[in-house]
Order: sequence, then structure tokens, then C-alpha cells
Amino acid sequence: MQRSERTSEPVVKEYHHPTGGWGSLKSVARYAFREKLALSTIWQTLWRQNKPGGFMCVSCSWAKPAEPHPAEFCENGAKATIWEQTKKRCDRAFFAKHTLTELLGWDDHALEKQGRLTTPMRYDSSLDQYVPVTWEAAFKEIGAELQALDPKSVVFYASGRASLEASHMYQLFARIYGSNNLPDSSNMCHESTSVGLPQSIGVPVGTVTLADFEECDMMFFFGHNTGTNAPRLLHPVQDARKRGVPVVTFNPLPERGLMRFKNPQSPVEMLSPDSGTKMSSEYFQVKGGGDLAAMTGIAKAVLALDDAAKSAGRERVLDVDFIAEHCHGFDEFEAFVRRHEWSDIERCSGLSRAELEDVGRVYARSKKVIANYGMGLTQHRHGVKNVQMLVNLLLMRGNIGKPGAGISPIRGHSNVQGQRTVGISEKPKLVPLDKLAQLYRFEPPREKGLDTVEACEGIIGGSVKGFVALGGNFIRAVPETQKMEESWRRLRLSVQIATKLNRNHLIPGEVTYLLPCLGRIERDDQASGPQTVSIEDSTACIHGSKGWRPPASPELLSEPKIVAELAKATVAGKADVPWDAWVADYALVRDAIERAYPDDFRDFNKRFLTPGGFHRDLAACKRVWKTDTGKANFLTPESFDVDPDIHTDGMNVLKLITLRSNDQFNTTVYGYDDRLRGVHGSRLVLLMNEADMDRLGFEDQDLVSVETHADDGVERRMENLRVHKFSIPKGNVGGYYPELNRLIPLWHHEKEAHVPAAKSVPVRILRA
Ligand SMILES: Nc1nc2c(c(=O)[nH]1)N[C@H]1C(S)=C(S)[C@@H](COP(=O)(O)OP(=O)(O)OC[C@H]3O[C@@H](n4cnc5c(=O)[nH]c(N)nc54)[C@H](O)[C@@H]3O)O[C@H]1N2
Ligand SMILES: Nc1nc2c(c(=O)[nH]1)N[C@H]1C(S)=C(S)[C@@H](COP(=O)(O)OP(=O)(O)OC[C@H]3O[C@@H](n4cnc5c(=O)[nH]c(N)nc54)[C@H](O)[C@@H]3O)O[C@H]1N2
Ligand SMILES: [Mo]
Repeated sequence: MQRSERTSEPVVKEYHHPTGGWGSLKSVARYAFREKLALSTIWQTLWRQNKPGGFMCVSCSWAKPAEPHPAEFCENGAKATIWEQTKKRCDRAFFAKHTLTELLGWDDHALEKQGRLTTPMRYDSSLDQYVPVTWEAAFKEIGAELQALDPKSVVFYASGRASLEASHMYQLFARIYGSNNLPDSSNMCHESTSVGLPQSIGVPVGTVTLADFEECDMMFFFGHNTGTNAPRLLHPVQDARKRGVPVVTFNPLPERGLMRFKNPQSPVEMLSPDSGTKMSSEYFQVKGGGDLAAMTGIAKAVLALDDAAKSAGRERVLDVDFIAEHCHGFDEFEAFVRRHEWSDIERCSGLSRAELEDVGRVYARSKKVIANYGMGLTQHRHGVKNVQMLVNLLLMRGNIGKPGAGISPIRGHSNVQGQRTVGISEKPKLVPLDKLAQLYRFEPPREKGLDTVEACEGIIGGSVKGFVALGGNFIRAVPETQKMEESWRRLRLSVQIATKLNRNHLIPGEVTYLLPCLGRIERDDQASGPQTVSIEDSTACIHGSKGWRPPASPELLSEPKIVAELAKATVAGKADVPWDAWVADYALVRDAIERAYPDDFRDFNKRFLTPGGFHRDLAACKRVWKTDTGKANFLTPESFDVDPDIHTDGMNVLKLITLRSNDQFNTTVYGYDDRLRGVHGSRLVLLMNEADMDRLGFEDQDLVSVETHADDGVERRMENLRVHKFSIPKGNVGGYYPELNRLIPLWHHEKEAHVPAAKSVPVRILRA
């Protein structure tokens, strides 16, 4: 039975309302009703969200202020809370009714909609079903299986949600076992940042805090859909706009949140008939992948203004003192910018010289500038260069390491940044291995582990034989869906620690476990009493988080407990780790984190409940540059004519941008409406420019197939997508992730950081 509800006949209606506003409130109320939750329960829960003493939202990683709004949550944070707190249960009775083969015909929404997982399950291939198992038996068998495998052939994935405590324990378990194969969702996300920023400014994370947003006098937004993916950031942006701060946005799509916003928490705004605050003072629909060229154009305009100021004897536009004292590589960067002609910049960015010169003037006038960015920069083959070019722009005017200014990568999962901070990394040089060795008396593996792309290669090639997932939906999130699904079945061991059923769980290995865990909103009682955990937000602030709702099922275990039991069953006697004591009292895990990372986590247990979080002491914020040159490096790309081998001007090859809708959290699909883009009733759509439709002979609502343009002999195809006329640059088409991941070749990734280039997939469109 195909359980794809509503897959065709979608409707696209232009959405003229601001983000936030009544649309947002209606949407939240509808979700509460659908998940069978009383509004009073939801309200009591949301009231605690992102507040000191409460729990930190399970949706995005945006900063949590010390003095929160009475309701410090957004539409999508509320949806995520409601989704996790649903009354529905995906229990033993459900699994007794359905085979995995049958469930494979269901779509992502239908699977997760079954509700919370309640019981540990083991796959029984003779029945093609999951059957209940005791925790004890599960840990015992998984331990024995892991012991029989070569540690180098096992991958320990993490998806970015688990707490700092669970994450630190998880990486320690993997390393004692003998594996550095610790990829996490960051490998598909901001790894371009984690690779790019250390080379530029010596830290792997952003340098701004909420205080900087209050002080800045200009902001950039490159490639982030803020209204959907970090809506609470709209508040500081709105405040800044009210102060008259220019906000200049580069995005191929007209994303509503960065156009107009009405604060649903302000009665005055809600009742006023106007259409909210204009969020971007200037909005540029740059060509997909055209940011390097656009940024070169802005830099060129700034250099021209500086030339003029210099010859007129006025104050320089470049921060020459900062560049002289703090930077390296400026001359090469300057030569690159001067060398490039405006005609090439215009061709590659899709923007005009006059537009970019205008941005240059706004930037040159501003003294404290924040540059925000998201997946529109990182998920390209040149994602690292994108990030570094944005830093170059900031460095030209000394906009790093001073109040009100800095680089602001907007992270994804609520603790993805923190997981990297406490040791979940496949790159051993980023982890204090000697310290861990000395603290726990074991010999950690020293060679580099597998990142996400390499893990996929290993699964397809057969060298990876075991996979443990601390959350996430790996198969669905990675490229090359078809080959990945086929190859997964050859794994010896697949262990999934999860809250809800997803497609990855339906594809078994030889030995397969589905282990249900507590979510962050739930009360976590251990021997010493109710536990608090911690997370790191996008601005490098660490917060405590205390669950309060009753667990979805009495059989659920916490993530720290599951990790500890797996470790005890697998690596008993191999290191001195007090697993049971840690599980009894998570404060001891925080002490352990402080011992491993004394600079970042000084007085961790004393400070982690500080309202607004405590900030990690980042060197770059103090203009101390932990780079190879000891300076902030201008890093110059070879060219901005990216993807020259993707001939998007030729015949019918277009560049596909895969997107999130306003109704999903990654592979968790809440519903079929993308209200803010005006797409309703289906996710199987292809957003296309009118000129391309005319050129290729398509009409609005035509059904098409999409094929990847690659000459590797593999056919990657997606049938029955419906064309929609949309405001997107010529040469680009847009469609939804994860459905379209089957079109992305595994080798199509960022060159250094290995982030799949999900924002620039060359495709051909064929009539269905
Ligand atoms: N509600 C909700 N919140 C989320 C998530 C979610 O799925 N739902 N996911 C979380 C996660 S893990 C992450 S990583 C973040 C993701 O948040 P975003 O970084 O916003 O990621 P995407 O939704 O992929 O959207 C990327 C944006 O970049 C634009 N873009 C695409 N290509 C280009 C380009 O070449 N140049 C420029 N300048 N722009 C481009 C797209 O039009 C889109 O607006 O959000 C997090 N928060
Ligand atoms: N084409 C394309 N592909 C992409 C992207 C894109 O923009 N385009 N974006 C990429 C990005 S930025 C990311 S971050 C990845 C996301 O990849 P993942 O992080 O692997 O995927 P999610 O969809 O976030 O995982 C959802 C599952 O996590 C489990 N879960 C939820 N909460 C918890 C919890 O508290 N504990 C545990 N143990 N499990 C939990 C649930 O079972 C749920 O089904 O996808 C990447 N893939
Ligand atoms: Mo992400």
C-alpha cells in the first residue's frame, strides 16, 4: 500500500503576508490539534522553551537570550516541540502489523507521524518485521557484534541533537573501541565553515554573540532562509531594522522571512493593518553559486572607493591599520579583485555592476558589520572558498574581533556545534587525544576517521560493516539514495538510536536494532535525581537544558544511559571510565568535559545554568589569530567562475538547488505546505524560471522527470515532479530535500570539506 498522502496536484499561491503574524499562530494551533495535544499542555511546555531553568528547543541552534521574551519560541520551534511531544505511539502493535517491505512504500511524513518509538526492537528477517527485545539482550548482542568487527569498519554517526554529555561519552566509547569514524550531520552542513574559518581566522565557529546584533550598523545575509530555519533570529534583525540598520541579502529565492516580518508576540504589530517590518533593505537574487563573484564585485567596489578616498586625501575606506597589524595575504587578494572584469562578475553573479557598487557604498559607510550565512554558501563544491571570501570582505574593514561585528555562520541542529566542541570528530587533530589517553588510560586510534562522504563510500564499497547512529536519518540525508539503500543491506550491523521511525530504520543490515530514547523535553531521572544536560548554540554560548514532560514510554532510556550500556557491553576493561557513575549523575560528565577542554569549559558545572549561556572564550574575538601565519588570513580563490564544467547555459542543463520547506525539520516532514513560498499540497515540485520554461517548452503544472547530468554511467532520475513558475534565477531550479537526494552523485561535494554540493546539482529536465 502506498501511503504517500497527497503527492500530486499541488497549488502554488503567492504568499503576500509577512513571516510571523497570524499565519504563524494559526499554524501552531493546527499542529497541536493534529498531534492530539491539549493546548494547555503545549502552552506549559512552550513556556519553558529556551528559558533559563527550562529546556532548549530541539529545532534550530539560534542563540537564547539571557532575558527571554515571555514566549521565546517561534512557529517552527513550536512545531518541533509538538512533534516530539505527540500523544501518538509507534509501538509493538504497530510493528506487529507491518513488514518493512510494506513500510518502504510510505513517505517520510507518514512514517514519523506514527508517533514516538516506545520499545527496543530487533529486526527479524524471517518475518520481515521488527520484534520487541529486552534492553539487556540488545546491549549484549550489539556488544558481541561490535567485538567481532574490526573497529575501523564501524561508523559512529551523530545527528547534532544529542547533548554535550551524551556526545562526549559517545566519542569516548568509539575511541576506546578503536575507531575515529565519527562523522556527524555537520559533515553535510557547516563543515565548509569548520574547515574554512580556522584557515582564515583560527577558530572553527562564528565570532558574534547577541550583544553584537544589538550594536551592529549593517548586516549581510548570504544563503540562509531565516524565516523558516532560525526564525528567532528575526527578532534581533527586526530590532536592527528599526534602528535604521541596512540589511543586505543575497539569495536566489525571494525568501519571505528576509523580506517582511511581523512579530507574533507583539500585540501592537499583530493588530496593526500594515504588513510588518521590511527586513532586507536590499535583496539580491544572486545566481545559485554566484556568491563568489558577487563578493568579488563588492570588494572591487570597496577598493575603488578606497582609491578615490586616498587620492582625495580623505579617510581611507580600507582599515589599513588593521590590515597591516593583523592580516596576511592582502596583496594577493587585492590583485585578484582588481584583475577581474565587471563583465565576468556580472555574468557569474547574475547581478549588475551598479547593484554591487551600491552594496559596496553601504558597506563602506558602515563601521560594525555582521555577515550571516547558511547552506547557500556551504553546500557547494567551493563552499570553503565562499566562507573565506566572506571573511575577506569583513577583514577589508576590520570587521572581526570588535563589538558589533563578525562572522556569523548560522548552524543547523540545536547542538551540532557543541558535538564537535566535545570531541565528535573524525579528525583526530581536533581532539585532545593525549589528554583522553591520560585521563582514561587507553591508547586512542590516531589515524583520521571517515567523514560522511567517506562513510558512504565505505558502505557502498563494502569496507564499512557496522553503523551506529546516535539520532538522525543518515541514508535519507546523504546523496546517492538508491545505491546507499542497496548497499546498506550488506552491513553486518545497523544500530539506530532514535525517537521516531524514519526511512533509515526500514533498511536493515544482517543484525539490526532500533533503540528508542528520551527526547530533550522529557524528564530524565537517574540515580542522583532528575538530570540536566547542556548544549552549545550558534553563537558559542553553552546552556543548561532540563526536560520536564513525562517520558513517552516507561521503556525509554536516556542517550547517556544507552551509550554507557553499549560501551560496557563492548569495551569493558579497556579503559578507566566510570560509566555507571556518569549515568547516575551527569554533573560528573560535565566535570570530565572540563578536564578534557579546560579552556572552553572552565567551571562548567558552576556556569552552565547562567541565563543566556556562557560564552566560549574564542581567540578570534580578541584578535588573537591561531592560524598558520599567526594573522588573520585573506585567502584568495583561484577563480570565481565556479562549476565551469556544468554548462548551465547549454541546451537543457540547469542547476538544482535542494531546499527545506517551512513544514519540515530536515528529513522530518511535518506536512505538505510550504506556506512562505506559497507551495501547497505536495513536495514533489520543481520551481522554475519563466524564461527557462519558455526556452524548454514547459508550462506551469507540467509533469516532468529530472535526470542528473553526469557522465559516470549511473542513471539518477526522479519522476513526476510538477513544474511551477517561480521567481528563481534563470538557469536554476529548486526542489525539496530529502526527496531529491537521489539525484545527487556522492562525488559531487565540497573539495576540501566534503559537504555534498546540495545547492548546485546539474540536472536535465525531461517531459514525463
Ligand atoms: N524549521 C526548520 N529549521 C531548521 C531546519 C529545518 O529543516 N527546518 N534545519 C536545520 C539545519 S540542520 C540547518 S543546516 C539549517 C539550514 O538552514 P539554511 O541554511 O537556511 O538552509 P536551507 O533551507 O537549505 O536554505 C538555504 C538557503 O540558501 C539559498 N541558496 C541556495 N543556493 C544558494 C546560493 O548559491 N547562494 C546563495 N546566496 N543562497 C543560496 C536558498 O534559496 C535558501 O534560502 O536550519 C536548521 N533549522
Ligand atoms: N539534498 C540535501 N541534503 C541534505 C541537506 C540539504 O540541504 N539538501 N541538508 C543536510 C544537513 S544541513 C543536515 S544537518 C542533514 C540532516 O541529517 P540528519 O541529522 O541525519 O537527519 P534528521 O532529519 O535531522 O534526523 C531525524 C531523525 O532523528 C531522530 N531524532 C530526533 N530527535 C532525536 C533525539 O533527541 N535523539 C535521537 N537519538 N534521535 C532523535 C528521529 O528518529 C528523526 O527521524 O541532512 C543533510 N542533507
Ligand atoms: Mo544542518
